[in-house]
Amino acid sequence: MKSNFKFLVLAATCALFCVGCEPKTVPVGAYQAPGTTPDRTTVANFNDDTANINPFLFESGVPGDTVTFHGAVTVVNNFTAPPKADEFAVMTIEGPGANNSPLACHVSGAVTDYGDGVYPAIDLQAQMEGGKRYNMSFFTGVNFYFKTGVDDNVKKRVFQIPLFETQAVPTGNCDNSTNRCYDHFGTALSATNGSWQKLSLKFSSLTRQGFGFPLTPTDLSGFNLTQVLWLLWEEGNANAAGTATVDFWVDEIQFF
Ligand SMILES: [Ca+2]
Ligand SMILES: [Ca+2]
Repeated sequence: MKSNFKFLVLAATCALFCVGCEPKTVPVGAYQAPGTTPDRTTVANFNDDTANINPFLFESGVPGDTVTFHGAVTVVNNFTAPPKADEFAVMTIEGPGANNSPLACHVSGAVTDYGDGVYPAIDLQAQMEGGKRYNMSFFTGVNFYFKTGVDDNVKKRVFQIPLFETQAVPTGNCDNSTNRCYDHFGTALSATNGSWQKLSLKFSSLTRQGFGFPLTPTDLSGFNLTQVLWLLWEEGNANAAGTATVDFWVDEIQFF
């Protein structure tokens, strides 16, 4: 049924944007928008020297099937109160980018962890709907390129997809006093020592740690896919005391 839906949407898109083409030539179940105009699957590629979300990005069940607020990719330093925790990172658009593209997103700085259970971490967020809920149930997974500099020596790197239910109030709906928030679907990332690495992650392959409130369904599918706040790349020192250097790159973020 999902494949049929994709085919129908693709056929409709084709009718709108490529008059004269034959819908029957489109492979069923594969949304090959990167070769079409406009690009409906790229989240952000930074090649226009901005961190903006692609304004043509597909979204299920909203007017025009297109993101409404199309936010930006932003870096968050939310624990900046030594001696409890200290984060400092900046985001710049720099080249060369991944996969022979001109530009990419570069996050550099430092995080100081005092080993006191605060878990400071540098967050890079791709806010498809400007921080509001994004319905990505049309898609199966996400591709992106990731690179860490040789000087990056944090103890923990993750990619996660925060949902309205797993993110704390006020952005999300989780009561932070329960200590059960931030158990997002995600996966660990490895250092790449200065080389670009392409990751292709099916949503269904992402997992939670287990300390958070149960979700229905239990995997990143169905209703959960309609409650996405942003895509998140995070680096921290995992409660190990000390200052670590943060130096990572993200590029060519695209749903499939
Ligand atoms: Ca790029
Ligand atoms: Ca943080």
